Amino acid sequence: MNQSIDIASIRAQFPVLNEQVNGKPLVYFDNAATTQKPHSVINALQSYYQHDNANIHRSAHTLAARATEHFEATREMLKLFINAKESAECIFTKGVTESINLVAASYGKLVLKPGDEVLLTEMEHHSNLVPWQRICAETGAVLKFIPVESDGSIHLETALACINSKVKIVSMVWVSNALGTINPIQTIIETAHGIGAKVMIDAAQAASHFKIDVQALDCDFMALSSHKLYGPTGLGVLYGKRELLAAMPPYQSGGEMIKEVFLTHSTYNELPYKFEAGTPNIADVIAFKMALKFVSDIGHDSIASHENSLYHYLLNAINHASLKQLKLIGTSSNKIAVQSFEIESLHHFDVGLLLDASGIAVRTGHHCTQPLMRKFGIDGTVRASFAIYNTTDEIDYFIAALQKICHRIK
Ligand code: C6P
Repeated sequence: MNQSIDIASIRAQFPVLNEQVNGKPLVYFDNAATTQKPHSVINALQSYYQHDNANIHRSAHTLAARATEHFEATREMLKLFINAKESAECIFTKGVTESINLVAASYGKLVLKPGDEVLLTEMEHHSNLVPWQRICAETGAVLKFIPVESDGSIHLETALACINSKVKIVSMVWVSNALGTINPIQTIIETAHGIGAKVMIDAAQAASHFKIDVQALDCDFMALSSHKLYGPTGLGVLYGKRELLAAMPPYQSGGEMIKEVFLTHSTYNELPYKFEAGTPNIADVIAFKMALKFVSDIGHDSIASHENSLYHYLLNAINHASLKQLKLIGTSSNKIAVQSFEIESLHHFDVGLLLDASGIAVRTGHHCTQPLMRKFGIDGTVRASFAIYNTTDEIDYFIAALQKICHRIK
């Protein structure tokens, strides 16, 4: 276990971890769905509404200036967080879903022609699949898929072989939400660029685990969600290279995204505002800065090291408990701390309810990856996913609860 970070003091920053659920202390293992929020984020939200509430980029008064300053400070911090060249390459959206829809609708529509290929993997979240299905149907482009192997990984050679001269866009998940698999995005980005394709990375699950450097990766677009990074819900980021964003048409239209409006036509604002139509999610953007600070202060290496230790502890504990009815789904050697599983003859939803009775929160279902579930011949899994505040004691308690459940079906 990582000695350099004090997990007890980190836990103390998360008020929800003191909740009792069904008379038991909450064990929150649903972090891939959304992480809990530290006091600093909650306080920043409250402070904005108590002291600074005003619309941004519009008015001359003091509150508007303060709100604008705090809002843009988050963008500056984000630029550093992902190492973008400039903050104008960081666009605030509702989340990964909206970021990908924006790229598909704007960039996809701009470049895709009949017969072009859009390359995804078979493990995409629906939000990196359905927008491309729709834009391909509209443009006559064709969707292609890098296959997923039985352990939940993709073979690099197979992936690279899918990148041919017809491919115009590769859009793929860095880390699978359902399986935890880490994909070899760096080599895929390099190979795609070799044939002139652009690459969009879904970093929803990766952002809290890896230090992101969009310039080193050289990805063309990247999508993040604040709520999976200890920040507020309903807020995300689209990173895009300036030259691509500048050439793309606006996604939504209205206030903020315009420069001049005439009755018959309009000109558009500069980046990033061209893609931020309407009043944005001001309070959550301001509070998101505290989430980025929380992650940066601990450091990605420490977070990854703690979560990896927890993950290996879990796998050992499962082996030692000889839970014969439990089948792991997603067993690649290159994973983050996310584990899906099934329990023989029990529906995943029922397992979730039984765990909830012990105060343990896990996700059950298809995890918005129905094609992936179909590939494994199942309709869903139980998924445990760890964050920085989880502990080995919680894993011991989880294993004991699983033992009881397995015992019931003997
Ligand atoms: N996955 C999960 O329980 P939004 O909802 O826009 O913030 O993120 C969508 C999304 C896109 N890609 C990946 C890899 C994701 O994990 C998610 C969200 C949650 O796995 C909710 S379905």
